Amino acid sequence: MCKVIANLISLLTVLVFVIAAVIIAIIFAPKDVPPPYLANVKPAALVEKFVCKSTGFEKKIEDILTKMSEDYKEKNVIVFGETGVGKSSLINMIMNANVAQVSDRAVGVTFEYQKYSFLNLNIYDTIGLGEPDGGTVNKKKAISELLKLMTKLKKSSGINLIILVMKKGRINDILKSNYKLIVEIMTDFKVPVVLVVTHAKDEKVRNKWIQNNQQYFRANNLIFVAETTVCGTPIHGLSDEMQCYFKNCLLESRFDVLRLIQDKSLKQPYRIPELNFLKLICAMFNFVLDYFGFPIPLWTELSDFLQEHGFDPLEAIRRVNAMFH
Ligand SMILES: Nc1nc2c(ncn2[C@@H]2O[C@H](COP(=O)(O)OP(=O)(O)OP(=O)(O)O)[C@@H](O)[C@H]2O)c(=O)[nH]1
Ligand SMILES: [Mg+2]
Repeated sequence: MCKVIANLISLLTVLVFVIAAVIIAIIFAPKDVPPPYLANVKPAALVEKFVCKSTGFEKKIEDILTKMSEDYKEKNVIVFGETGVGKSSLINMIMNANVAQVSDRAVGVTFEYQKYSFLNLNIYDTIGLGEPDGGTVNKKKAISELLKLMTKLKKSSGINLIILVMKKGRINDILKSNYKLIVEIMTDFKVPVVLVVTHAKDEKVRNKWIQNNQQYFRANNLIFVAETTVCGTPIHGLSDEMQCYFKNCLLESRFDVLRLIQDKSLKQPYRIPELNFLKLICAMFNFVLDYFGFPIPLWTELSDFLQEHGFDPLEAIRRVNAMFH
């Protein structure tokens, strides 16, 4: 009997040892070790996916667009500025569509003024003054387009806002001449002007450059009701973080421009006075000829223009002669 009990105890002891050995083996068993070349690769599920956080401008844009669409009064906005500064790109940004032709060609691409309609806005893409020593064809074209634009604006319900576009950089004579032409000569300081600065993607703090340079604009008699920089065209091939930065910057720029159009436009548009129209055309014509530095033979264009505006041919020629002497 005692022998049986002793055998049972030793059997139990062995069993306990075996169970303990199995448990220890399980606990200390080597885990799956990845081969060295995969040592730093995280399993797909653990790679953090970059999320571009919204800065809330989608909603703000939506709100302002709703406000604009409820405003039944149309607004005429002229986008003006030197050739190639980004006028057409700005219009595409405002409308969030590629409607205006954009190009990085060395010569201007917008050869005729164009009117684009968006909600309650009529936006005029124009040809501003470029380099004074640019090609003669372009000069002629620029002048005749300006004449056409003036006629169109005279017939329109009036002008509510001017957006003057410049590339971030020095205040130069071309900018000053474009300002003088559109603000002083064509609209007699009667229309508010917003400055939009393009090529400002590198700004760490938006609008810092404008703040730092405001005094120089004022010193050059370039007076604006508001200024803003825009981020312009998106760049491809950047890191996720940079893409996200530009996406948000673009949204913020679009919101800023829409808000300025909404807030700064004249409630009652400025109408080009019928009575002084010819005087105004003469002033504009003489200014542009002077800008280009030599008397371009544009007699025909101008006398045709006057005839279109009701002058008989002899009277038109007499007036053109008077303009040059
Ligand atoms: N980096 C950068 N490029 C821009 C910006 N805005 C426009 N561009 C580029 O500048 C070039 C000219 O832009 P446009 O919009 O055609 O300029 P524009 O003033 O309409 O030119 P014209 O019609 O020829 O007078 C294009 O290659 C645009 O992609 C900007 O803010 N930053
Ligand atoms: Mg253009």
